[in-house]
Amino acid sequence: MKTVYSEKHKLHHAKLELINGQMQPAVEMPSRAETVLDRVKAVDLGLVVEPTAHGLDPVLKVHDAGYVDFLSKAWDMWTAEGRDYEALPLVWAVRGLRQIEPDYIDGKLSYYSFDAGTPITSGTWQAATAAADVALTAADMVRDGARSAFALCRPPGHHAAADFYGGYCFLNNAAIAAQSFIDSGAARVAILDVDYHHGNGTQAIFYDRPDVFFASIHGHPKQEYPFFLGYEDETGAGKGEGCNANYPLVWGSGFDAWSAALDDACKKIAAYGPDMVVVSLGVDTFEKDPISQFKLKSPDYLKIGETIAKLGKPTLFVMEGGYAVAEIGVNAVNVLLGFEGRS
Ligand code: SP5
Ligand code: ZN
Repeated sequence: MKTVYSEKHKLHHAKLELINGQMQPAVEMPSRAETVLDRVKAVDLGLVVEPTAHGLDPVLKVHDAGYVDFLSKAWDMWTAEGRDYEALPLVWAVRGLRQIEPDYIDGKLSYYSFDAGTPITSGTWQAATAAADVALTAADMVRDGARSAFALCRPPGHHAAADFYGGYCFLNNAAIAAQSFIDSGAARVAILDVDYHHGNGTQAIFYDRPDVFFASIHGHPKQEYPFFLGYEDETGAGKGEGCNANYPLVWGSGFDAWSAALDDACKKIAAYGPDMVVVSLGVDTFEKDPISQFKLKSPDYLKIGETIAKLGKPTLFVMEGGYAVAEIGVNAVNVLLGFEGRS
């Protein structure tokens, strides 16, 4: 399969992130994408191509205009206050507080975010829009008849909702790609999110819609980030009732429990009957991931790809998380090799 990749991801390079109460070297770093690209080349997965510019229209089909405008200006507003370091929010509009967008940059960062672990840097906007173009270009390949394509997106996207960022995510690349399938004539799209963390942004974007099915296997919200979404009883709302499936698993889960959840998710997706499948491909389920608590091993990722291939649908893979940088290439590309029957 072809891989779509843009060097512009390097423009988003946070030095520090707030984690476990301390500012520490950011785990979401440019070498993640470089390592995956190296592995794509080493196994000769297929051509690596640059994205084509799709503009903001397909982004605005998923994200609110006010949010997109904020993201495009946030760094300039931040540095206009004399700050030459990365931007983080400090306060959120929780229960009982007013949901009114402030004018001042510190208030805007709070209004449009849900965590303090996602720094905005000088090149964040350029990298995030390039990642959306990567996803849209790979989606075009699948729409035009390819059996599969790999969008090597960075920064990732699945925690970003219509109007907020967080979890290292700014624009929801997988959601933007899924929406582009719908807008070019697909009746139904399924998104399978295998990242260790719940894809709260993607779920929220499509929660009341019958044309996009969302399934996610992830750390249990009682224990794991992002904590406030991802329970099993979240099955969709209104016309989207029945089009959302969550598989929360406890810390320490290995491939037995994980693959049972995958089998069930694939059964539901097959019954839904999508025209295309979008895979939010995070490999932070790996046993050596520095911020995660599942126990998957490198060969397990081949089996994940094989299982997804059995759906028999045109499939777009969109890179999400995975922070064991030394193994991220092998693990992510193993899913793609398994899908192609090259395991
Ligand atoms: C795309 C993606 O994978 N985003 C993940 C964002 C996670 N951010 C919060 C991490 C909190 C980690 N707690 C770690 C405890 C490790 N000792
Ligand atoms: Zn993750």
